[in-house]
Amino acid sequence: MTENKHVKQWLDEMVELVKPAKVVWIDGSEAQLAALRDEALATGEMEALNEEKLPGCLLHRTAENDVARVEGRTYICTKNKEDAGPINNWMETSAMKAKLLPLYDGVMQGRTMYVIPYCMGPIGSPFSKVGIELTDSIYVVLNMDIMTRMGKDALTQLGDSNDFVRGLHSKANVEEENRYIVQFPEENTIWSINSAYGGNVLLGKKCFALRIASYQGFKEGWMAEHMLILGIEAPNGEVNYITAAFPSACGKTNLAMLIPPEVYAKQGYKVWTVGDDIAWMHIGDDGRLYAINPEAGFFGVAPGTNAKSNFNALESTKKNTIFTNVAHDLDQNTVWWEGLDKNPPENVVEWTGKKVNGKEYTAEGGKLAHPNSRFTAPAINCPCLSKEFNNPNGVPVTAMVFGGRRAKTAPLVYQSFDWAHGVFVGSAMASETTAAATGAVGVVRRDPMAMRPFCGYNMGDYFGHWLEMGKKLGDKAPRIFNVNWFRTDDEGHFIWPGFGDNMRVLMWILSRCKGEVDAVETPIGYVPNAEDINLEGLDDVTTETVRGLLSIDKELWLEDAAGVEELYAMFGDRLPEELAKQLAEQKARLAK
Ligand code: OXD
Ligand code: MN
Repeated sequence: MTENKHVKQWLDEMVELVKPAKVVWIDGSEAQLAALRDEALATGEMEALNEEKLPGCLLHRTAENDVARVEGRTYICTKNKEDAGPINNWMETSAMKAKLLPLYDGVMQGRTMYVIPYCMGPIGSPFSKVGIELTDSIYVVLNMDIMTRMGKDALTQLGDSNDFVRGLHSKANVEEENRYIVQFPEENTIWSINSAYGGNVLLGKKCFALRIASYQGFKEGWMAEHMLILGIEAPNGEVNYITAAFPSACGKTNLAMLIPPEVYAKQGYKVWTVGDDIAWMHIGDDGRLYAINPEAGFFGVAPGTNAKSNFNALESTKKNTIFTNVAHDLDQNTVWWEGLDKNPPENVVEWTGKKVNGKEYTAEGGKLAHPNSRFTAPAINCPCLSKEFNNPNGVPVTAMVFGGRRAKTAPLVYQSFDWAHGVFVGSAMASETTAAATGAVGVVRRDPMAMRPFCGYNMGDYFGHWLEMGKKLGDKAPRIFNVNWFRTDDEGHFIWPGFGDNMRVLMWILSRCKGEVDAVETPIGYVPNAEDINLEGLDDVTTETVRGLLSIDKELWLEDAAGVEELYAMFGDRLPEELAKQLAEQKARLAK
């Protein structure tokens, strides 16, 4: 399907290694995809859902040992350990290859190898990049079709260039003890083996668009970030774009697709989604920062998604969507998950494949859907998809937002003093862990820029790259903010209503960017005057409540600074001096 000699040579090498029975190029045609769907249905890899209620939708279950990203088995392999940094698992490039080659040797014997050319970013965009994923999984092909621009167009985008990411995936025998998700950023290469779960095997997403791309951005002068991109359209038609980084499962998809509360809707405000997970950002000809979403779909967490929490996401899943590890309602031939509604189906197969009575089962505290069960939905299904979604130049970024789950420390919102302080704020991000990655849930961990599991190089250098980008952007740099939707009262209840009402906070952010509103200078940054958060139409939240949400406990912040200090200590001399200075200054302001 291509004359590109670099592609052909690499493909020959990989075929010789994994020895597939057959090699099939994925051209992206509907006929080919339909045949693959039929094959997956025939083997039971996928189940077709109710054609009337969920047209074109499929259900898939992964192995019980393979339900989330596996950070412990995810590696950044470089020649020198310092280049992967202290946060990433590291092994020297050739040592890792020596370890993995025997696992790959002949692993596709008797199987078909699918060759998936795909483009991250709009076809024709100078900021898009091409990858080729080799896989023995039809599930991967069908998901990549939704998540990327897959097929012939991607090869056209590549032309005869050697600049493509070489991805090799085999589900092998889905053995946990031999599962590896390995990035070789210095070689534009990803090897993934013994998993068949999305984040580990849809190589365009976390492996390429964040881990490899963050390194490419460092080398080439752009940024690949774990950020949603949304646009707020004012009644006069002006749209301002905001990017936001939150750790996995902190509501990025919900914020990206939020529905304006009545107070704004009635004035004619609208919110548009450009992306829900990843932003690639370049400095444009006018000196501003522009963002594209490299993906073409949403790989969202299903539990908790409902018509109220995220109407637009739910709508996005109503056709041509792949559901993974949700529950199967046998009476309707539809899907169900915790938080969809309050009526678990009776006649149901839970995510592991076991048939149960849903009503009795959930009453006993059982979960029908895995907490990290997912939908893979085409972005074009999204009712609020931005018309700039395919704009090859991306959208200009007015504000960047960091955030996480902090029960007590961080206020509802604050603004950094300037870009360098904003980089400090991002580097100091922390959150309670969730179910998106395996491991303990509910533990506070530091997650700089929400990139801890996704930064493909030394995070000290990554901080330095952020600071450099700020220097290049100068006064055209987006303003940087931090939000926390998750502050709780003494009983552990969330105080802020969240969801669509988060727009009230975004509106304050935009007012600050335009210089329309004053703020209070505190040791950690600029905090709103409580009266400036619009509460019209909110019954349970008063200006007093907001004052509480904006309060800053200096003791807690000094404790937090100790956590940042510990993090920073890991980077040794790879920590930019500027950040050490920012931390010292923040501590001094807090101690005053
Ligand atoms: C995701 C994640 O799947 O961050 O987006 O884990
Ligand atoms: Mn994510």
